[in-house]
Amino acid sequence: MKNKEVLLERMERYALTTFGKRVDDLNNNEKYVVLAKALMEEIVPQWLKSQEKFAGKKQAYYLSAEFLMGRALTNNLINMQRKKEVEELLAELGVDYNQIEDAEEDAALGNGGLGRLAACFLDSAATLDYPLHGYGIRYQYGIFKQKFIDGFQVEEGDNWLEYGEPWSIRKGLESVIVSFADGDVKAVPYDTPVIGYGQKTINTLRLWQAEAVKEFDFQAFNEQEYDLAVKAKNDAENISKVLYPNDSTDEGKLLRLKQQYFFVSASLQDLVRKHKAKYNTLENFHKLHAIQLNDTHPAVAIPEMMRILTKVEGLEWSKAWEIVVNTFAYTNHTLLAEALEQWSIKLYKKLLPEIYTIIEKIDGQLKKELLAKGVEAKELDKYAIIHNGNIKMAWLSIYGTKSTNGVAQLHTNLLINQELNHWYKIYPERFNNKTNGITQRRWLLQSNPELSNFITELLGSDAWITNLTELKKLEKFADDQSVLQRFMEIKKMKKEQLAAYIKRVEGIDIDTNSIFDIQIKRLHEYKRQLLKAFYILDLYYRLKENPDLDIIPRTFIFGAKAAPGYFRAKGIIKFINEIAKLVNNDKEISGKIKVVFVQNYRVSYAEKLFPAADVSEQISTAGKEASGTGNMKFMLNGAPTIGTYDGANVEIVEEAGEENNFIFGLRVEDIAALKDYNPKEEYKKIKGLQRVVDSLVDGTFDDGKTGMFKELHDALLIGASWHKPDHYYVIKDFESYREAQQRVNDAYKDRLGWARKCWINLANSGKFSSDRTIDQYAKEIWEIEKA
Ligand code: Z16
Repeated sequence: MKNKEVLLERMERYALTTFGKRVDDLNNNEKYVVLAKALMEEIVPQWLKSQEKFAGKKQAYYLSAEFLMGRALTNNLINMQRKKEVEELLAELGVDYNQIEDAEEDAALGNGGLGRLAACFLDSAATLDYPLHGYGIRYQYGIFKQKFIDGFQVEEGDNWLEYGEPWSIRKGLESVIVSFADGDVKAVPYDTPVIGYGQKTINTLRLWQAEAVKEFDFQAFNEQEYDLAVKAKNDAENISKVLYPNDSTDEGKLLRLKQQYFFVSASLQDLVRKHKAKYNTLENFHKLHAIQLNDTHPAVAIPEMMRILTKVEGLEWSKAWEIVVNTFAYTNHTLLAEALEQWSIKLYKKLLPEIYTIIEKIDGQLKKELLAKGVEAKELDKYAIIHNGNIKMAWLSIYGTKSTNGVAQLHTNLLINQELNHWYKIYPERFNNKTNGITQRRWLLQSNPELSNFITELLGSDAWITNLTELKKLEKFADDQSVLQRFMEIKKMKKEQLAAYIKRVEGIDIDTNSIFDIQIKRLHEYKRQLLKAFYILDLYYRLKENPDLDIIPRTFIFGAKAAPGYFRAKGIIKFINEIAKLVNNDKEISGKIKVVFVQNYRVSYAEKLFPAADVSEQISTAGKEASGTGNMKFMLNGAPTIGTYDGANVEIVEEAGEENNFIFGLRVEDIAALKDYNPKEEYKKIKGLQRVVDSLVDGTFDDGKTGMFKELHDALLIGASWHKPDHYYVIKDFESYREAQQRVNDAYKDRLGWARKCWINLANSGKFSSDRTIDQYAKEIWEIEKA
C-alpha cells in the first residue's frame, strides 16, 4: 500500500537525520520517536489548513494550569483512522506495535480530574469541529512517579522530555516577555496538534516554557557576575520546572503564583497581539474570543486583561471591564475550603504590584455596584475580593466573568444554594451547570477495542464514536443471553490482560475469576479509601472466624498518588499496603480475597484498569466530590457503581437506574441534619468496626515509627485543631457500605443478572460523553460555531 511506503520512507529519513541509524537498528524508544515524527509530517499541513478555516470566526480558549494528556501515539492514530495500517507496517518490519506504544512517556502535566477533563475537552472540541485551543504550561517535570518501598510512597521526578517529545513544535519567534517586579522572563510557546476524530479539525494546545530573556555573553562577566548570570537563567527556567502535585489543596507558594501569572500573561499577550494585527482595535475582542478559566488557577487573567486594555492599549476602564466580563467564564471544581485559592496581599504586592493595584480598583468598583444594587453596608464583607490580608480568587472569578459553572448538577446546586448563594442573589443569570464528561475515543474505543468492535457489530454502525447516545440502542439486547455471554467473555479477556500487566509490573498474581473491585483516583480523605480499607480488614477477620463465609472471591485494587506533603494520605497508603501484606500472605485466605495497590497510577495505567473492572468504587463523603469523572469511565466499560449520592454519581444512577447500581450512605441532607455525632461512642456499637479501626493503634500493623497510624486514629476519634472527629463520616457510613458490599456479592452470584446490570450501565452512559459537555459550553457559554 502506498501510504505505508510513504510513512516508512519518512521514518527512514528521521532515523538517519536524528539518530544517525537505520530504522532496523533503532531501539523501541527511538522507533517510537521516528514514527511520531513521520506522522507529524502528515499532520502539520492539515493542521495549518484547519487553522485557516476558523480565520475571522469567534474561537474559544481553555486556560488551564494542567493538561493531563497521557500518551498521544495511539490516540492520534485512532483519530487519524490509521492505527491498523501502522500496526501492519510495524509488523512487516518485525516490530510489535504494543512495545512501541509502551515506549511513550505519559504527558502527565496534571494532577487528576481537573487536568484530565481539560484533555478530554480538547479531544471532544476537535472532534465536533469547534475551534477550542488550550493554553498552559510546559512543565519540564510532570506529576511525580510513585513507587512503594516497604509500603511507603516514594516520589521520583518525572523527566518526561528526556528522550525527546515528538508531538510539539517550538515556535521561538512567537515568544513573549512576561514582567514580574523582580525581572522579566521569556515565555516560549510549544504547540501540539489536537486531532479530532476523522481528522477534519486539528486544534492547538499551546504550552509555554519559561526561559531567560537574554542568552548571556558569559565571557563579558567576571566570576561573580557569572554566578549572577547563571542564577538569573535558573530562576527564569524554574518557573516552568515542575507541576505542583496537589489535587484540591491550595499551595500558596510564590513560585506557584509565578507559574499562574506566567502562562496567563503570555497567553493573553499572544491573543491580543494576533487580534490587533488583524483588526487594529481591541473593542471587538470579546466578539472573537471566549476564554474559559479552569478553576481559579488562571484567575489573574481578569486583572491582567484589564492592565493590557487600560494601561497598554489606552481603553477606558469601564469599556475595558465590559470586554473582560464578556470574554471570560469560570468553572468551579470544588467546594472544599482548603482548595479555594486565596493569595496573600503581601505576595501579590511583592511580585505583581501593578496587578494588585488593579485588583484593588476592581474590589472598589464591586463595592459601589453592590451598594447600588441595594446590598447593605454590613453585608459587603461577604463579597470583598480583598479581605483579611488575602485576595479571594473565587470572588474575583465570579465578579470578573459572565458565567460561573459547577461540574455536576448536585455540585452546582450546592454552589447556588449554599457556598455562593450570596453571589447568586446578585447575579443569578451568571450561574449554570455543565456536568462533566469523558471522551469515548480514549476511554472506550482506544482502551477497549474488543468491546468497541462488539458494540459496532451489534449496532451495525460505529456512529457511537462521535455520538455516544447511540449506545441507548444496546438496551434492546439486555435480555439476549448470547449477547450477555459475549459481553462477559470480553470482560474476562480485559481482566486477563490487566492481570498479565499487573504480574509484569507489580509481580503479583491475581485471579481473573474473582470480582475486580477497583478504586482509582487521587488519595484524599474525602474520597475515603480508608472506608474500603476498613471494609476489607473486617471481611478478612470475618473470613478468619468463619472460613465457610459465603463470598465470591474478590480482588480489591487501589491506585492513587498522595500529594507528597499530605501526611495523612501517605498514612492511608501505608495502611492499605499493610493490610495487603497481611491478607495476601495468609494461606487460609488465599483464593478468597486479595489486595493490590498498584504503583504509579496514571492515564496509561487507567486505560488498562477501567475496562477490567467489575465494580466501580465511588465512595466519597456526600457533597465533597464535585463531579468525579472516573465514575463515568467505569460505567462506559460496563461496571456498576458502588457509591454515595455525590457528584455525578447521582446522574449516573438517574440514567442507569438505582437497581443496577449499589447506592449507600449518608446524603447531603443527612449530613446537614446530623447533630452530636460522636464517633468514639458509635464505633463500639457496630459489629466488627472497633476492631478494624483500633488496628491502627493496637500493634496489628507497623507504621515504621512514623506515627502515621496513630494520627489517623486520632483524626477519626478525637479530631484535630482544624476539624471534628471523623469529619468525612467513615465510621458513620461503615455499616451502610458493608451492607451495600453484601448486595454486590449477592447480585454477582447471578452471573447473567450481573451482566445485565453491566450492560444497562453501558447502554445508558451516553450522557457522559465530553462531546455533550463541550456542545453545551460552546452553545451556552462560548457562543462559538462549528467549522
Ligand atoms: C481537581 O482535580 C478537582 C478539583 C479541584 O479543585 C482541583 C483539582 Cl486539581 C477535581 C474534582 O475533585 C473532581 O470531582 C472533578 O470531577 C474534577 O476536578 C473535574 O471537574
